[in-house]
Amino acid sequence: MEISNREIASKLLLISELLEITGDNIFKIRAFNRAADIVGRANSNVAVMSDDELILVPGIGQAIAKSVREIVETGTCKELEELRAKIPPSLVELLNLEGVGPKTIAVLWKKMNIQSIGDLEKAATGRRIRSLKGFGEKKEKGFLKSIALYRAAGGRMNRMEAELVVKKLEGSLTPATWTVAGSYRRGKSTIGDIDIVTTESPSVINPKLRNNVDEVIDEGDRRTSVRVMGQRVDIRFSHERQYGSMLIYLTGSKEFNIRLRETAIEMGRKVNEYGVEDRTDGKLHEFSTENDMFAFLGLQYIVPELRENRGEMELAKNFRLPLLIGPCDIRGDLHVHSEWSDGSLSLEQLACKGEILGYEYILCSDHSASLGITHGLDDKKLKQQTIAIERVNRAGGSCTLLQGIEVDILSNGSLGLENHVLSDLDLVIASVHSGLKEDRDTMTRRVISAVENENVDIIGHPTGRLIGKRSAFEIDMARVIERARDTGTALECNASPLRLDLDDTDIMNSKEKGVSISIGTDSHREEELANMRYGISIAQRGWCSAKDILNSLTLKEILNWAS
Ligand code: DGT
Ligand code: CA
Ligand code: CA
Ligand code: ZN
Repeated sequence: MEISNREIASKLLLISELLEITGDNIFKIRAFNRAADIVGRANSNVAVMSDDELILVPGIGQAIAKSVREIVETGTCKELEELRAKIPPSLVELLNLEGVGPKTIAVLWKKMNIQSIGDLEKAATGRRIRSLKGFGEKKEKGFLKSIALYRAAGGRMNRMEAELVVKKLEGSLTPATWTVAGSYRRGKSTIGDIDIVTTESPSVINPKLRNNVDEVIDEGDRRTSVRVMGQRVDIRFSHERQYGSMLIYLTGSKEFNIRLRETAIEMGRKVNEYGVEDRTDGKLHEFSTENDMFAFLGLQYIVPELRENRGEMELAKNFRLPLLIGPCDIRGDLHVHSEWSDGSLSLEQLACKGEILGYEYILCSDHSASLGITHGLDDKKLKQQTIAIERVNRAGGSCTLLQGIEVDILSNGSLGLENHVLSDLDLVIASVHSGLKEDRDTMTRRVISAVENENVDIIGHPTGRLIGKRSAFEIDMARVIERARDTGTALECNASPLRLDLDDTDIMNSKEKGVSISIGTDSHREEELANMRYGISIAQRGWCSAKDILNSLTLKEILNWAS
């Protein structure tokens, strides 16, 4: 498999960060930083470019091209390895902490010999950092909070990381003989470890795994645990005739399994991972598919996304489970950035990609111009964009571009653009991007003033969380949901695997109150348009049907809804 632009970019970024930590030349730092940005946004695959093509890319000179070539071929490069050798390995992990950049790390390392997260924690707890020039008490407390957050994520993977781990394992498994179970299959926004069920025999799989993984934690005939890309994977071996029950058991959730066992007991039966036992004669009924086992227990089939013991069992008993939103119901993407702000796709490319995805519409929602946002659009730029969008639409493809904006909710609750500008647009998303540290009441009031603006149609990523990096800001979601219902404002299910915001429970609460959910990928690059699938899983986990999802409306209906 070819290395992606994103992976190359992250290596280049790491080089620039390590250069900064080691105190290298500022021009060199900037050059690698800029190259990372360029590669990350490039539309064509950098890995397949020839050396001559690479050097022609603005911002990539001889030296960086050489590093890129080495990264493509070996996964790393001399520059990076030499830098790594200059610093303690544990120092790099500090870069994962929110609010801790290379500059900070350089000072902490050189002035206080802080070499790891543990060192930083000790120093901050011992109130030793506040004495450093430029590092008051506030910073010290901030470090402790970032460390707590990093630990709380507990190494849980986001969906994208989990998919990379699964991809790595594909080579050791025979197609069509295995399924990823656990939280991964239930579509959760974060995944603790990967659970796999396979009907292949351990004597075939185990030797392959030994050659293919970083570490074998435990090897056996019933299960094998390994570590891949630093993550734990449990592989469970199952007879083909018991595959259905094993899959149900390992898909969970644990609470669902417990509820299923109780339900079976009420029928005089006992459930385990091998099947269903009759309690009178002890006979074991086996099932090769999940469907067969649910049917045997007199239950409607429950999709994995619903298996959380939130009332699904009662409904399944009566065959009254809701018909959930699915990929075929989605008629468009309601949050996409173009090259007019910080995205990489042109308007033509967006319309064309939308057509390939079978969409009726894509909402082009670039950032508004305001403090701290680079390349944001102002009134004048928006008017130019209107003309450009009309031109693309006149070309007559099957996917219409809607013009929107992702307008900033400012710290006083007002919006980054005037109302008369917003009212000309098809749909308006309002999002908080700055001042995230205010108290709960302030944050709630800020968001609610956007909800109450009659030009705002959708609240973007309503809690502001970045999975594993930044927790949700303080907000009273119940109050926001109530006002959204009163004003007919939709709340976003941001489908980026780094956000998944709102998450399942808030979506369930919104849906119950009759608030529409808008699924948008927040794409800045072509490949991110495919993130829609993560948003759909989250909406399913929030019990949403097509009628609850804004982008299941037709083009005509959605324009009607917005007006
Ligand atoms: P994770 O990995 O933390 O994201 O969450 P899961 O749901 O993948 O949990 P995991 O990996 O600990 O276990 C996989 C499945 O195995 C789980 O979904 C249900 C089943 N399971 C685990 N522990 C228990 C248990 O104590 N009782 C029952 N009934 N099932 C369990
Ligand atoms: Ca798991
Ligand atoms: Ca597990
Ligand atoms: Zn945003």
